[in-house]
Amino acid sequence: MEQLKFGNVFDEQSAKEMLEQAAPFIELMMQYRCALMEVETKLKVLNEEFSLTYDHNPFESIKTRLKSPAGIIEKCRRKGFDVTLENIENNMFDIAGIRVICSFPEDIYLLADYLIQQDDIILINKKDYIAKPKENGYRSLHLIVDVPIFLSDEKKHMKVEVQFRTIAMDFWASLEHKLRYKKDLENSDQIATELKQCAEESARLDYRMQQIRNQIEK
Ligand code: 0O2
Repeated sequence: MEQLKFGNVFDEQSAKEMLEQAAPFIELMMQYRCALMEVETKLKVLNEEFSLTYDHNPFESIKTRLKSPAGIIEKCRRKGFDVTLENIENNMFDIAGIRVICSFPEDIYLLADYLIQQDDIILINKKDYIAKPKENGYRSLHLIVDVPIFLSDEKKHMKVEVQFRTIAMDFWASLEHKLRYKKDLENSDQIATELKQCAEESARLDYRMQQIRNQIEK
């Protein structure tokens, strides 16, 4: 077997074993990608319909992501279970993630309700960090949904995490995310306090803008 030029060099047997072990994981990731496509399409269909019926798009953008293998292993360890396909499927519901960015808070609930009303979607869990923000000020609506995917020889139920946020909530979360990964900040308490105030101000702004929109559309 021709040897790899970079990185680790494997003999033929261990390379074969490694590929055999990786194949089921690669297949599972493919299935999560399919689940992402299903849910993304459902949301895009709702967006299309709304833009025609109500003359505005309920969401501004939509992003999908698969958790990286390193992220999956780190989370398995943090939660205290062995890294097996079974454990990943049964215990980790954010391998497939969708983030939906809306302009107005009302549209978040509208979209989320229409999504979970669909008869092939099962709501597994809902965390409403908008109605009840986290201590640090984080706001978003998180849903874990079960969606079927239709493969050539089976129908499989997959879990997808959908996070709904306004543009302002997303702006805030990106800045706060930076704080979380900066370990040695001297003034981190002061920054956390300021961030919390910003979250409250931007929530007020979200609702004022929504009231204005509602008055315009009345
Ligand atoms: P990434 O890279 O975005 O995927 P768990 O999922 O079990 O670790 P928990 O509390 O059950 O944690 O999940 P929860 O509350 O539903 O939040 C999970 C995701 O929401 C996070 O994913 C973030 O994307 C986002 N999130 C939650 N809280 C915060 C917060 O305080 N600040 C910011 N910026 N984002 C938050 P990951 O896996 O952490 O990261």
